Amino acid sequence: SHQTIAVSHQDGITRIALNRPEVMNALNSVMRAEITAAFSDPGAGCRCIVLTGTGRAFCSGQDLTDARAGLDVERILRDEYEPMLAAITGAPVPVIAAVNGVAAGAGANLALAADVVIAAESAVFLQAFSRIGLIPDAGGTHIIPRSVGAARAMGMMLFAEPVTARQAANWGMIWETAPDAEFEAVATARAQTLAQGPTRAYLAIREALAASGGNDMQAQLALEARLQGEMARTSDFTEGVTAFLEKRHARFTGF
Ligand code: T3D
Repeated sequence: SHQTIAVSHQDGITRIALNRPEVMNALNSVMRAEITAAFSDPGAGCRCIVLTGTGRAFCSGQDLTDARAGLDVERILRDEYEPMLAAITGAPVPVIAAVNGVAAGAGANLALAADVVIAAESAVFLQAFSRIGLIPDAGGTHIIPRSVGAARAMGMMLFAEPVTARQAANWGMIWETAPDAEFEAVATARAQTLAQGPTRAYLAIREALAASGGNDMQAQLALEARLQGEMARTSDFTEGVTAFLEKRHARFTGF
């Protein structure tokens, strides 16, 4: 039913694979709409989304054959990229980007919008934009300086050189790397962990961290208190404490 992505469901994990391998999974209008819809409604029983790429690339960013046609870039960013980024950062369950290969341009920043980024050791992150006379978009100028600091963000964006997966992990831009041969297994294990975890706490953690950049300590303490008050009323909190006291693993339901 999808033209540009492949979606599958297993064990509470919804896997969304960008699926235009002949152009390194470049983003076009249809793909943006399909990604937005898939993240907004990942299906009943879904407790974790994995975003990955089909073939040797993760995503090569904006489809430059469309860009050449002289589209209204500002409108495309507002009407298509913004909702896509909002769907990912506001997804109803935690999101893992499993970066299987090159992530370039908006494709890099799409990956970085996930809650957790895991990259194969052969993958690279490329802020390609300045090579074609553009600035990083799709949230890159917000996310990247916060993870790696101003100097590395600036260098990455001005020089538009590939940043290896290991460098990305060393710099704190992503969570971890895995050898190519183990990459799928590592990403799946991480997804299973999140899919069996306290979903509401995960979402509240995301909310608190997202708000932290714009809050002072006092406002952040107030937010933590409000969110923790909500968490303390969840079944997963009751189960977590009970399991601890009974010296067994918790069986979280996501409620
Ligand atoms: O315009 C707007 O709406 C504004 C929004 C902008 C957001 C952006 O993302 S701008 C940045 C766009 N992306 C890029 O500039 C990256 C372009 N691609 C590359 O630099 C390289 O292809 C890669 C580093 C990603 C991979 O290099 P490599 O050597 O492994 O593969 P390749 O041979 O370059 O690519 C394989 C094929 O995919 C090739 O087609 P062919 O020759 O086999 O027919 C290539 O043209 C195609 N391809 C790769 N990236 C794109 C693409 N086709 C269309 N759009 C692409 N972005």
